[in-house]
Amino acid sequence: MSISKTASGKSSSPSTIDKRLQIEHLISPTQPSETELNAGSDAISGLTQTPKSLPARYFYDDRGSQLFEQICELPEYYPTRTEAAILHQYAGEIARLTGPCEIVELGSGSSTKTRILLDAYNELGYPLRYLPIDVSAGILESSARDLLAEYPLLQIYGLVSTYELALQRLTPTQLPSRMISFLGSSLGNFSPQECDVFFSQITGAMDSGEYFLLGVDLQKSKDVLEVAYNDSQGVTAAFNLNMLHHLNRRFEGNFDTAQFEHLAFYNESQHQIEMHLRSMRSQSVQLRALDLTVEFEAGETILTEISRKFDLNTMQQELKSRGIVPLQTWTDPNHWFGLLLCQMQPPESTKIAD
Ligand code: AVI
Repeated sequence: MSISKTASGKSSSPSTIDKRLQIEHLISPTQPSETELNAGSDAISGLTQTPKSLPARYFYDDRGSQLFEQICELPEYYPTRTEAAILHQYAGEIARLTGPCEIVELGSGSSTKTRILLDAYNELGYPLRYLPIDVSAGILESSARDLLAEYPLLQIYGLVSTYELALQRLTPTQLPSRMISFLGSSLGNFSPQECDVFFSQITGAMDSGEYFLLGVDLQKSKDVLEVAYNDSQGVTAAFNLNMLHHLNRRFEGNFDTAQFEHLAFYNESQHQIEMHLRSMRSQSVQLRALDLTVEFEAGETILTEISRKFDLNTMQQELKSRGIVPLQTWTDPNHWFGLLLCQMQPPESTKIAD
């Protein structure tokens, strides 16, 4: 039998790990999400409109997820590192402010930043209960097993799910409170309308007094931003172009990736990085499974992602107006990234008049 060493030097056998792990599949190949059932129709509508666009979710096949992990390590891509440094510095304060609580993570991926929070709750002797939510069953299960081997007192209840479904299905926690974390500035990839819907889902899922931990990338100089999305090793370009490989595989397409180039720039008036794929010549592309032929002019672009950069004060106001009250915010010395710990306020009707 193989025994895993834990961070504390104790050992966790596979059987104790199994007892502390529960994973529920709200989506699966046989039970696809609404988004999967509509797969392709969003690509058709994006590629037939002017200007052309594609949903950013097509970045994340296996190769795309690997490339994103590489992006997070790039010297030019400051957000991951900066957010991790803020978490390292303030995780203890976060744990003291929330008290014992279940940590729910939206888009948990490899759960790297979760360890910083778990360490802080562990140090205070709080019970450790983690609820990762991710659409990838493989990543969710392997990171959950790694975490359980490292933290012998941790209980994990994972959901293979989209955010939307998982937020509808959250059941009351066994711990005194709960904290939903949404890190990495993934919020920046939502349009203002999508943000609106997301915040309504959050408020619908949370009880009053529960916590919301949000990481957001902040507005800063165009130079710093444009370099972060145009790295010198070309990893971001490969990540962007990989979307075309993904579409080729999924929809029997014939995109020639050598005939498209990566383009990323900061749109200052919208406060957002825009990533595009630019057609280097006039060309025609078929996606046979979608029965679609797309014509490109030389220089024509497809918008593949927006990455919005926020103002911390405006974000605080916005959250507060939705009843998600910021308790404390933290940034790094450059004010490049912001972390907000918020608490759900009681519904109007239950507030005691003062
Ligand atoms: C996942 N998301 C927060 C990243 C971002 O910075 O908007 C995705 C990314 N795109 C290019 N580089 C990183």
